[in-house]
Amino acid sequence: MIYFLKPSIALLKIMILIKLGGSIITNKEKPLTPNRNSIKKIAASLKNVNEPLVIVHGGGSFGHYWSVKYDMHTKPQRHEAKGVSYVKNSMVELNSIILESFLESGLKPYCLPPSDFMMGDKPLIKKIKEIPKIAKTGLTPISYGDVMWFGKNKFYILSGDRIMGILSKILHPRLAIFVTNVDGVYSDMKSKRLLSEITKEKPVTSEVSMDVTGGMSRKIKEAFNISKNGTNVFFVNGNAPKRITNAINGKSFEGTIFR
Ligand code: IP8
Repeated sequence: MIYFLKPSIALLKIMILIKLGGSIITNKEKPLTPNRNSIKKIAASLKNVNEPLVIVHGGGSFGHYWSVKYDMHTKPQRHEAKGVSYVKNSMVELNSIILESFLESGLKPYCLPPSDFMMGDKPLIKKIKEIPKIAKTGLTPISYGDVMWFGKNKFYILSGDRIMGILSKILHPRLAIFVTNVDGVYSDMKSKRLLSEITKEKPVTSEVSMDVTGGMSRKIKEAFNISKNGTNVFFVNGNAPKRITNAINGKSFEGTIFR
């Protein structure tokens, strides 16, 4: 599918927001196992992008492994301190694997923990508005889903998908791209018919997921809201990283677009 952006809008919007899902950057079947090969290939193809990028990544077999073990969810609750430590440490570890791989590929990653721009569950608008400025210097800010202090001795899981929604609402990126290990959004899991386009008029039924943060259904919800605010949203398969750059360059594109 070929798509075009209105030139006036394309000129105003200068940043691309990309979520690297846990399914593509980790081996979800094996606890605490990064998918170094995928990370490397994706980083190599992002090196060819000449626009400021902001990256968010998910938890996969790192954060989700521990959050399931310690029964931690997106709802703020009191939690065993050990569980909070395990989730947080595992996300820092995954993040540093990604930072290193990006650096090796010639990108200039800039670690951006969500606690840098969130207070409890509230976005710090001034801090968020700094992010594209950092990206314009040639650095690539990389944030991630994490366990967050909520206040009143409670913690909650902030998903990378939610971060995509929060950042998009404030920053209005030119595009938001969700990279997973499937080709896009399917009409249902039985027939696996790929939906190439989703609009308000064409609703979609979401699949069931084992992720504590809601997996594909949360992504679809966030994607809907992001596209309602005027940003086109793509779902692409990260096993074919060219699809990410094709989406960015407006070339023949394979995946699902929300508009
Ligand atoms: O993979 C959740 O981020 P997600 C991260 O984007 C944790 O849902 C800590 C489980």
